[in-house]
Amino acid sequence: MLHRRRFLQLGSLGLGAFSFAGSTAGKAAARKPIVISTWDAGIEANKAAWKVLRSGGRALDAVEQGVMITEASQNCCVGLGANPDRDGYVTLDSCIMDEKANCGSVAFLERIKHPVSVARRVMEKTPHVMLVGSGAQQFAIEEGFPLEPSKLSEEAERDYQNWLKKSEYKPVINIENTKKQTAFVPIKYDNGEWNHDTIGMVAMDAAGNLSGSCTTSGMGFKMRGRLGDSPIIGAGLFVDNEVGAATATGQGEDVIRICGSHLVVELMRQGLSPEAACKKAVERIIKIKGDAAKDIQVGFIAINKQGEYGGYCIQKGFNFAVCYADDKNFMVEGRFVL
Ligand code: SD4
Repeated sequence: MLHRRRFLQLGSLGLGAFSFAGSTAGKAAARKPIVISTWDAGIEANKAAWKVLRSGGRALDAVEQGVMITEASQNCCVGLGANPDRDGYVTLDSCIMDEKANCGSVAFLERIKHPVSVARRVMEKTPHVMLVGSGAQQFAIEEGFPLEPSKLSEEAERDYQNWLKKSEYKPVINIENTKKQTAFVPIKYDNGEWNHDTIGMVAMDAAGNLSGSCTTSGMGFKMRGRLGDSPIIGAGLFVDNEVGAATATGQGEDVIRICGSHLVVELMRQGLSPEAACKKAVERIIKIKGDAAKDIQVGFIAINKQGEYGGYCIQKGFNFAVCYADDKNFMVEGRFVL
């Protein structure tokens, strides 16, 4: 069930030479700045994050601006262009966390283009961590975020109509029994690809501070009101500035079950590398799920304070994008397929 890893070089070493405040070329130190994010969409998102990082900006700004690219793009599983819930509404979940353990989150948010930015406002402007549903939307509007039309994108409308045709449209009750759950079936397309694309991003800036973000429309054609791991601090995302940061993608119910991202960070605290920590968390899910693990996908990615990074997943096909400055201050950009 666990698969080999490939590194696909997107940019070549030395192509993006740059310098920034506080960095000493050639010095054996932590690999930084660094940003990693989930799935193919992470490649473009990393570019936006990198603009912030390479000019000495904060990891917090990088992880917000990075995933905003994905939120604004046509993507099955992030932002307003994403697939709706089974009642036909796009509902968005997002969270953000900085180096001081400040965190903010929104969930079940409708008609707002950038949930990650609303999550950041929750963090910075309220005494709370999480706002949901109409309350989150009201807060967003008060903060000046425009209320977008509720119309589905063309692609989402087409996918939804197709889904309605095939689906028996039964309520999802028992998530252990994935195959009998019509609402969960579309996670895997007929061509074998997984209907997941949530973007989780973690970064360390030139000052050595860590932050992370995570944003999604959740599971396509989900039960109305369903939340996954992505807006939940500790599940979809966790940052500890002494240790590292981790984020998750895939079947949120199973990430929540093990407090996945928090677990990965705690395993790194015990001395495991990012990859080994992600692997242990994945193994814990596999152990809990038993045979049912073959029907789900969960992937974790993580970085530590040394700028080491890694990821691990249940099923073949997960990938993540990486961008960092090497010890000579050259930019290295690539993608891992797991
Ligand atoms: C969720 N974890 O809502 C999200 C979905 C996801 O790639 O990651 N998709 O459960």
